[in-house]
Amino acid sequence: MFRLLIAATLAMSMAAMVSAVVSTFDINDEGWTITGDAQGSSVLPTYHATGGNPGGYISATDNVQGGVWYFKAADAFHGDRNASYNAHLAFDLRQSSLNSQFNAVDIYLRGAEMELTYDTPNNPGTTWTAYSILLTETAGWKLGAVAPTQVQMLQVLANVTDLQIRGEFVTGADTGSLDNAQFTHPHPGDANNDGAVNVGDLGIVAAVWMQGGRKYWRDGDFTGDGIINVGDLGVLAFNWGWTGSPASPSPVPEPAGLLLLATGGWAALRRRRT
Ligand SMILES: [Ca+2]
Ligand SMILES: [Ca+2]
Ligand SMILES: [Ca+2]
Ligand SMILES: [Ca+2]
Repeated sequence: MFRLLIAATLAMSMAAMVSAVVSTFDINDEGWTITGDAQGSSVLPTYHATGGNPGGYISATDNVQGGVWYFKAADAFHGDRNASYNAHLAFDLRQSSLNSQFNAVDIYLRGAEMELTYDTPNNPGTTWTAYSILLTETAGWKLGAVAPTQVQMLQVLANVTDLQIRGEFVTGADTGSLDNAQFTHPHPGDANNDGAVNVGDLGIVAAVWMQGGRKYWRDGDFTGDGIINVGDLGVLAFNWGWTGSPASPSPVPEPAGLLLLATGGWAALRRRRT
């Protein structure tokens, strides 16, 4: 029992490396920048301490010089996000006007020398509008003109190098705002993301135990090191019997508050460890 506890503790500290990443902008712009024709010649967004959903948020104002501007994610969103496969990229957007709307790529997600794009079904309103985009190969992501394969989706998520979210939707002057950007992920130990850590997840881990080849969260790699070993078993043991809400594979936008609630417990755990 003592040895199991040591393993679990070690594993949990390692698991923190692949925890959910969230920007609530409640203190500053958290390292996000703007790319494209906005903010004059600056790449920095405008920071607002209040008026977000809730708390702080960032915005940018179009230069109206052609092109489309985007919110560019901070470094914290880069690297290994494979834990978010079958979970979500979520964010809240708001625009200043619903006049002269145009369509364009809404999200760029780059990694492993591939560029995935996503076209959301609706532009944001003039009040905060929540988006929750499922991170699977069947969710509507495009690699060129076609959906990525599962392998390609996993490869991109395993080494994210760029994430951009569209901020302008009006042909002509406008201001776009962003809050609560995040990669969600399943509960630690929940390999199959069904809202329970149980024998189903143990079976998944057992099936690929100590095998070669890059492994992902869906294989039971909860520690994010690409292999399945005692560290992952420790995470499984530590969370054994947990039940709750899966990081739901639903393309329907969820209320931002619900997402915060779902990730709040994990964020609290992170805070204790840093
Ligand atoms: Ca906020
Ligand atoms: Ca514009
Ligand atoms: Ca499970
Ligand atoms: Ca591992």
